[in-house]
Amino acid sequence: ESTFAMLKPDVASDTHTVDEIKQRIAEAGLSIERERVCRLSRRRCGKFYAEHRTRPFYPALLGFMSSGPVVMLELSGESAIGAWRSLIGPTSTETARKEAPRSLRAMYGSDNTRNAAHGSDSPASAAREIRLMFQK
Ligand code: YYY
Ligand code: MG
Repeated sequence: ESTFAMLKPDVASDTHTVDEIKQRIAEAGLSIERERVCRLSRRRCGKFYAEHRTRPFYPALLGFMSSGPVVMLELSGESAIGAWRSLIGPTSTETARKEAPRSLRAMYGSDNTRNAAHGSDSPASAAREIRLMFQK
């Protein structure tokens, strides 16, 4: 199975943190098939998060996601979608710290928006996000 992972601007420019996260990816039995570092335009973030366009946090989310470089990864492995979602932990940093203290969002996130990492939530989203984010 393949999934789309993204290390967000709060962690992506810290090489030490990126290396630690890659170590966790390897320990989870996942392989990095493709990797791309880039800075996303607000427009591209808007497309990526289109399902959330009516939510109150949407403008702040686009502002954050376009504020600095991101590391985009295609991961593969047994049940990769669920394995990566469980490695990153709950969306909210506070919940992650209570319920999954070893998760990436607990360890590296700061709040509901600056939460360190993204992971596709289904096979359909994984296919869409890989196509959208690895296109030229
Ligand atoms: O899939 P996941 O990233 O765990 O959460 P979603 O509910 O899909 O929200 C996507 C993204 O939006 C989240 O990672 C941060 C941001 N966000 C936010 O800024 N404030 C919220 N209250 C909820 C989500
Ligand atoms: Mg989501």
